[in-house]
Amino acid sequence: MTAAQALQEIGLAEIEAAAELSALDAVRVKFLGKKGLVTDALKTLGTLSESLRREAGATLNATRDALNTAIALRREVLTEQAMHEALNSSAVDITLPGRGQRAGGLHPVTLALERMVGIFRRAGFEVATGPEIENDFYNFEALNIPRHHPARAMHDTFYFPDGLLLRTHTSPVQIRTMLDRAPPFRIIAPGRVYRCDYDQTHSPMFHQIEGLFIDEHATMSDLKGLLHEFLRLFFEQDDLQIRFRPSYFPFTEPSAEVDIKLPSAHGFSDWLEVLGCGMVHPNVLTNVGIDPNRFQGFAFGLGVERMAMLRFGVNDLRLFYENDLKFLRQFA
Ligand code: 2U9
Repeated sequence: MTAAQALQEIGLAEIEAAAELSALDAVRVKFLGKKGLVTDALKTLGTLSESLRREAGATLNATRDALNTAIALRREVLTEQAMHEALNSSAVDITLPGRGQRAGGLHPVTLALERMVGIFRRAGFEVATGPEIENDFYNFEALNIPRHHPARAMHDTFYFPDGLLLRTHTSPVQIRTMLDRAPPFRIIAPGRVYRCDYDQTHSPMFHQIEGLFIDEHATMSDLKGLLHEFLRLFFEQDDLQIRFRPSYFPFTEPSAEVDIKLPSAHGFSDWLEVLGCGMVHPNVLTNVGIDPNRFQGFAFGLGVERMAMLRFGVNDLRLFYENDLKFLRQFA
């Protein structure tokens, strides 16, 4: 066996033994690279006599060609093998069941708000809306809230530098509606309102629903009957006990706060304040050009978050604004 043939035997064996593409390339470099064994041998041909050179050259060339061919074949096998391995390791089992897609749900504040709006709609009220950025007239002046009233202070109301403000209640909606149209009125104004306040039961932004009923015959007992029925339906308790406590608001006279008796977590019942109301103050009617000797009416206001807390048993208002899915999914 010539040296060239021995080189070929060893080369072929190493090519066959290469288990991956990088190992195969190392074999190629070892035999056929610039400083490879076969290349080196070819370089020494010049030192031989012509007859020896021809014979040795032919066998070395044959060795080089045989190794090249074997490497090409082995590369094909290893490439295919690598592709199969890659496909197997990243395989997706399309017969597995999916993870499922959970349907979203309405926010508890939205649920409570829609529930309340639904009840008042069925009682014949229509929904009115208005801007959240208001001016002093619609938010305070027209509502008979005096200049020195604490609600007007910087630490209770968010003011813009130009004197505009974020509405502190939805009452400006009713003022705008009364200036726009003629009585009678039977409207509710749901929406966001803003106050400088933040703790376990107060948020700088919260939701209110206010109602306004104006005609020639509206009385305080109409107000009591409507609110009692509303609260019975909202809390789903036919025998719900309520009580009216005298109160004071600049925009109603007389004014009252309404309490309900709800079974508390500890088993016994507690009186809980749920809303404010009263007969619309004659000054408010005059401010919007309605004759208080011919028309009268009642108004009421309630906080949506507070109602949602009572209805759903939520003890911290801030839970409504944290977007914690573990909390929100309970209402889906
Ligand atoms: C007009 C005339 C009168 C709306 C009213 C209340 C009583 C009331 C509070 C409940 C909890 C606000 O969200 S809260 O903090 N509201 O107690 N609101 S009477 O009276 C009006 C409204 C508009 C033209």
